[in-house]
Amino acid sequence: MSGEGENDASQTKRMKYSDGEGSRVLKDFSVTKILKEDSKVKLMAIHGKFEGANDDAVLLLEKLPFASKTVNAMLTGSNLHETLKNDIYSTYEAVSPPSFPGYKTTMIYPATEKHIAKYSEQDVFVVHETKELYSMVTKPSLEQSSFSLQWVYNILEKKTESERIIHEDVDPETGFILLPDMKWDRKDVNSLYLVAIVNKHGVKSLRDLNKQCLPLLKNILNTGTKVIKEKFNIPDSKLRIYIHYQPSYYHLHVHFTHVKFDAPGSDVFRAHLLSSVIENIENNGDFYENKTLSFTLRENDNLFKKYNERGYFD
Ligand code: G7M
Repeated sequence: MSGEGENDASQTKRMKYSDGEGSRVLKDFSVTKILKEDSKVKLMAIHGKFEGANDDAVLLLEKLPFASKTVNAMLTGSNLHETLKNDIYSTYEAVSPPSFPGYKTTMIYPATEKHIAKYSEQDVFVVHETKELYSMVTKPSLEQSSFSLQWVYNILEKKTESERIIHEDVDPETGFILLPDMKWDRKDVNSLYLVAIVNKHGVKSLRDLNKQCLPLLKNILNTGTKVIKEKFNIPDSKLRIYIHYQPSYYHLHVHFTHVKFDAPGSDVFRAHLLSSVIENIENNGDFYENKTLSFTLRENDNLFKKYNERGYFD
């Protein structure tokens, strides 16, 4: 796999640009290109560079949801500028006090071409991947080029994010680590987003799941929901528990999101409910080996290029 190679120098630089002194760090950032603007989910993806750095960076800016605990203090400290008044209706632009965080920032540094492509605005195409297309096009393509799994191994080896672990089951076959997804601000439980990363290596995606994986999948479903109830008081009736196909990272992991949160990638082209996955395999052990799986690809995806070269979209 080509992946995103890491070396000591890039790790040192990453430390430098993520040392917690956000304001100073972003002062040194200059925008190369706005990759994506999404006013619905209030997100902007920016490609840029830090002063004096050779490598590119991708910054994701997201507006944070309001918090019911602090909304009163926020309102009383805000300045309002009227933008419209009509009878009993008026609108304002509000400037909240500096102590209230305006947005969440995710930084990818050094960012590869694949990262820049991933966060760019792109045309989207639907693929119906048969068993044959998987083995002829998808599988060779992802073996050749997919995102590095270094961050996954860092979590499994407790090199990073160990203080965030919510639950760990050390069994090498059926165990996993449950921890907050990078997308969650870890404050608002209505937008809870956890990810369960399996200990076992080599299970790349939904396509690889079969009867042997049932104990692992059931353990993630049962233990994950139990732990979330205990730690966050969220019952399983409020959880969306699913696997992405195609995933971004080909080491099996399961998403746990709050149903109120319209999580990116929870649509029919990407999310497969874990409970349905288990049932399908129980009914037919080879279900995912044979099933035609539909997903979307974006024009800069390497996989899109492979399908396009074969004339799939003609
Ligand atoms: O699409 P896919 O199923 O591969 O989703 C991977 C999930 O992993 C996404 O929801 C990401 O937000 C999450 N994620 C990606 N990275 C690089 C990290 C990370 O470094 N830490 C954590 N906690 N989550 C991540």
